[in-house]
Amino acid sequence: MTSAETIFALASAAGRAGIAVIRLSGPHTRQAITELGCAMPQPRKATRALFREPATGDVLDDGLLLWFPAPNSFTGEDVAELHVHGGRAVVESILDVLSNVAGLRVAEPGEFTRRAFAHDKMDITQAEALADLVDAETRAQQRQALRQMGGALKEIYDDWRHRLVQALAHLEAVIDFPDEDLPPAVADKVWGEVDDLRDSIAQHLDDGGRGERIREGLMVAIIGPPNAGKSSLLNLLARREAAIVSAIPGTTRDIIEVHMNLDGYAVTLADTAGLREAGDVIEDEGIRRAKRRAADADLKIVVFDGATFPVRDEATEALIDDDTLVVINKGDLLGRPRLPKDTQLISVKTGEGIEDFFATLQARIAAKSDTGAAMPLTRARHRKALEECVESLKRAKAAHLPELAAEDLRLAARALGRLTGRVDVEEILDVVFRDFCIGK
Ligand SMILES: Nc1nc2c(ncn2[C@@H]2O[C@H](COP(=O)(O)OP(=O)(O)OP(=O)(O)O)[C@@H](O)[C@H]2O)c(=O)[nH]1
Ligand SMILES: [Mg+2]
Repeated sequence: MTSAETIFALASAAGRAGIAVIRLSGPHTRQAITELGCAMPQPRKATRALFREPATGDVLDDGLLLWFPAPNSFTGEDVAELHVHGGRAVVESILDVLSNVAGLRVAEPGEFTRRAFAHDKMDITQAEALADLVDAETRAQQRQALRQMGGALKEIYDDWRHRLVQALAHLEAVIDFPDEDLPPAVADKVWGEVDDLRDSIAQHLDDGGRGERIREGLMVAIIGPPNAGKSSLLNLLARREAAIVSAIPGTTRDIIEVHMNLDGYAVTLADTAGLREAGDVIEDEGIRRAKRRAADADLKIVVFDGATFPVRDEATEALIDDDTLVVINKGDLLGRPRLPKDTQLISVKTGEGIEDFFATLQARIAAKSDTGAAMPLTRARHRKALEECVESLKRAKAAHLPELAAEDLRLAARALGRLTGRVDVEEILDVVFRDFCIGK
């Protein structure tokens, strides 16, 4: 499949820069290069070129030209890259020439990648990973996107789908040739495979959302009684005065969010209203939001007020669970108190205990995000499709008629196909079916 239209776009960011890259893809690429007054360079070799205005022959820039003839290119079509100087006038003048070449038009967002997908250069999970890589702000996001772009998810999903389609083909054979001498073990084999698949997918789903967390960022909520120093701690971690700090209890009412890169992981840190019986409608709403955020958070930092130590309010106490770091702030007001287990003493004011606390926080975030050797699920779209697949497999197992079971297996395979962009179940079925040994 080749597009009739040739697309072009500025591939590097807009604005003044040392170098800008203009990319073209499609059948008129060669012609566009010629129109710019350049000889066709050797494929895949950076070649110095003068880009010229076709009408006057005026030189627009002195740059580099790269030529990737189809099918060995990013999109699978003829592709060229023009590396020009990143000045506004240079870029605009060259884009202007290109827009006047017959058969060329400006690319739509994502269109190069879409063409790469259409020419089987990548599947949807790889295209998604490419977008993630461009958006990556932390090392963890970068690593994950690169793995996925390399096909780590594609391989898993393709393998599952292949096995499922094969099981389906075997089941179809049992249905279509009931009188043939099919080995009786065929049906057992089908259900054994379905069970295996269901287990593998369930295991992949049960990853605690690590991959999604890396991609979207970990939610950390700071909660505790009023005046404990929650906003002071947020400001310290954010290294800026993001939230108002005051000696008046009930200062923070809304949720204050700070996005940060903590030791290579994306984190959204939220400061919340102090928990108490406020009686003020606005503060009450703030407290409701604080509790909701605590429930949604991947990790909580509970801050108690050292000024009232060892008193701990019930509302805050009730929120402590395994995903909570407990600190007592204002350590400067205390001597050397006997601390409850798993509690850290800090002072935002003097910096006491902050380094240790920071190390604990980093370790907890890393542990929550560590995906280990297995490639994790990275987006809600994948999770949804895989859940659908598991449901269909369960239904297939429970079906009373093989015909109904086959229909459910087909739905399961389709759910997997949607993940990678392969929906040609029937086609593969034909192939597998043809190879199936039925003696006919
Ligand atoms: N002595 C001492 N005072 C502190 C420390 N940290 C914060 N404070 C003070 O405690 C008061 C309350 O601090 P905030 O950060 O506004 O407390 P908060 O928990 O956000 O309070 P609310 O928004 O009302 O819930 C301010 O006057 C801070 O300067 C500390 O480590 N030691
Ligand atoms: Mg506050």
